[in-house]
Amino acid sequence: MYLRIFIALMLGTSPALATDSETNTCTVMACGNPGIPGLPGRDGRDGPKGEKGDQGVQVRGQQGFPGKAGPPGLPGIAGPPGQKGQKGEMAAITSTQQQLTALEKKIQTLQADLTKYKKIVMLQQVKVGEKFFVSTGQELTYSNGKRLCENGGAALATPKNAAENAALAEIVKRNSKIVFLGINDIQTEGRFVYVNGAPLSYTNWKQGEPNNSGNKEDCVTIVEDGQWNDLDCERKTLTVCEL
Ligand SMILES: [Ca+2]
Ligand SMILES: [Ca+2]
Repeated sequence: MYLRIFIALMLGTSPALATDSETNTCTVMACGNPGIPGLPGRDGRDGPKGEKGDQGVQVRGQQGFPGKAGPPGLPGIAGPPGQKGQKGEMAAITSTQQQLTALEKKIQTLQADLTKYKKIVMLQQVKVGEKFFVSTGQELTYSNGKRLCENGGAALATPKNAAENAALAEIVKRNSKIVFLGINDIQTEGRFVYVNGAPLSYTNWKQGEPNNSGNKEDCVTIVEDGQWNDLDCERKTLTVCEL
């Protein structure tokens, strides 16, 4: 019997089949364990390539309408303050205009002053040759008038010829005021000299002058007709300087 089982195994037949005829007698076939499964077979060969399928139709839909705007977001946190800006253009323009206005007013004032001084100079100065006789408009004693002229870099009017004398007489006429000349006999009575002590090179004494009236006439004046008269130095006359 063991031989029969071995043969059945070798032939690959079922021991059961091998024992069909002995159903009632073979207890080995009924109680034996199943055999070990065989190894898997080889992979089959690749099948033939299939036909290419139809290309599908793709239809793109139209673009939809834009959606509604969303609610506004919360305000952000305030940033730090920026740097101080430069002065605005309007402020600069206004400042410039104010400066121009101030300058215009100043110029107008200067022009008015200049016009006034021109008139004064025209009325109070006479040119003769290279010499100018200029009235100071002040009535002063001889010494004070002399000082005033010298402080201005000038000297008391001192005509040294007929032309100069006539020019100075013109100022006397305009002002209707006599004028001290830069001549005196303070140092030596009766000997008239210029301020620098030099003897006179030209004179135009009125008849009867100099008379040293009251023994106190040591200065010389020119009157409207251009003639000279000695007079008290402490009298006040219109001070005229020469340049
Ligand atoms: Ca005298
Ligand atoms: Ca006199």
